[in-house]
Amino acid sequence: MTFQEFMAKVEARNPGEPEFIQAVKEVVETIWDVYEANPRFVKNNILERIVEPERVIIFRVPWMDDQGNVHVNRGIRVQYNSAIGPYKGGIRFHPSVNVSVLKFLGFEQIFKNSLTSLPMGGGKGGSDFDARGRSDAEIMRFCQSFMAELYRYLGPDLDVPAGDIGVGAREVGYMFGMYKKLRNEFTGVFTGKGRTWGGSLIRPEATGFGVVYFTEEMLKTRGENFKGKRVALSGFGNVAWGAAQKVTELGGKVVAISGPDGYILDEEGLNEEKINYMVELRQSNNDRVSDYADKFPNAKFFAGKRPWEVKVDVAIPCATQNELNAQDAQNLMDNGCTCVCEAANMPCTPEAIEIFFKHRILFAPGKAANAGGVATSGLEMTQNSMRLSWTREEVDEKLHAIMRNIHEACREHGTQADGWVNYVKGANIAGFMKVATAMCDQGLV
Ligand code: NDP
Ligand code: 2IT
Repeated sequence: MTFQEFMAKVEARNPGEPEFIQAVKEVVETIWDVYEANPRFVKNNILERIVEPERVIIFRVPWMDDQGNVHVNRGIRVQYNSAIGPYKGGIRFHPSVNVSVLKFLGFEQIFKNSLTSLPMGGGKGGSDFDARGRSDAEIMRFCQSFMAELYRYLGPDLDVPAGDIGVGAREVGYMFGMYKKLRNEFTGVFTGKGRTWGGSLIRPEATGFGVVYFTEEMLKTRGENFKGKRVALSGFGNVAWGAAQKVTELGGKVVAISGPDGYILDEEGLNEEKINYMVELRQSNNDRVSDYADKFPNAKFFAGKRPWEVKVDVAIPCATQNELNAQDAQNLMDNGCTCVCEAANMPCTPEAIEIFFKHRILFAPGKAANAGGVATSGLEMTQNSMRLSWTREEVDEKLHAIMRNIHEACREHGTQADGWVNYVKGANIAGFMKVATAMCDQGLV
């Protein structure tokens, strides 16, 4: 079978799932040669098996708002691949959630988790619930209803969810509480838990920290570092917050952040006070970044625009899939940007990535660069199993080492004849080899 024939088959079997097809294409394209060169993989038909989720659970989530109206959302959990460990991956609450989005995220998660070198399989879940404007009590009732069904399919050695877009410490708390009540046991079934009840130190900021550690490694390959670099971030959620903190700590200047309403240009750069204000904005359920410009008058707000038109050295998309397109990529290149690191999952469109490749810049895919989040989840699972908790420094050191290892694996498998590193190829091959080998070893299951 050729690559084109393989993709035609995947498309025919998964109609109306563009995000999923996009993610599969990106992975399979880059591992095709390695796959074909390995007769054991081909004989076991690993590629056709790996693109098919082991299980997709879809369920009704009924809940009542504060006025007594009944609403129905859809809950989904994709248990994608358990070859190297229990299913592991976040839960996303956002109106754009559907099977295609969760299958793309679950598929990416398989290779990301493999890259961490920790024993975690791939999964993802979520709901099309829109938390915007909802009260705390409504969010709690929704989380409880969601878990009243999902709990049957979870377990500390079976499937361990965590947060993602729209799911932070509060939602994890409500879901974990319901799980504990229904199962009548306290186990490490979620990660991203509160610090006083089994959560790991650093987990909230781990994704952003990991992204910046990874970027630092990429910059080092060109003899550079963050000092004095201008950086643009998108989103002002959990991941953007961790990234903003670490970039600032390493001497970089975050000059742009964004929200669904537009972006903020702050030529002075973020500092601790401004980063804390960014968190406050999010916690007040506010989806407007424009308030930042009211609070800090030297900052300018650009309504309805994306931050990729700002002149920066480093761009770190931290919001959502396909948020950076070919035009944005061209703007970044025209402005001399030399490094783009994906903090969100699949934030750059294939056309944007093609432009980055053409310019031979440093470009890292999300599955490598943002793996620090799930890696620290893996460390949380380990601490829960041992009934111990490590210090902030211990967790941070382990996270840092994992990010360096992932960078090394990408270089090992992605260095091209001209010396330039194709991190997409490197990450996909490194992540795939381990899972594919495990699937072969375990027979036809
Ligand atoms: P948050 O919910 O904390 O923040 C997400 C940010 O992106 C918000 O500013 C949100 O604004 C914005 N956003 C979400 N959807 C859209 C959309 N369709 N269009 C425009 N803006 C949007 O999520 P996280 O920070 O946790 O996640 C951000 C990204 O990082 C996601 O791609 C996630 O998959 C990825 N990631 C997260 C990890 C984690 O540990 N949390 C780990 C690895 C990757 P609003 O809410 O107003 O829509
Ligand atoms: O996309 C991701 O890697 C996450 N949302 C984190 C998953 C996890 O289980 O910590």
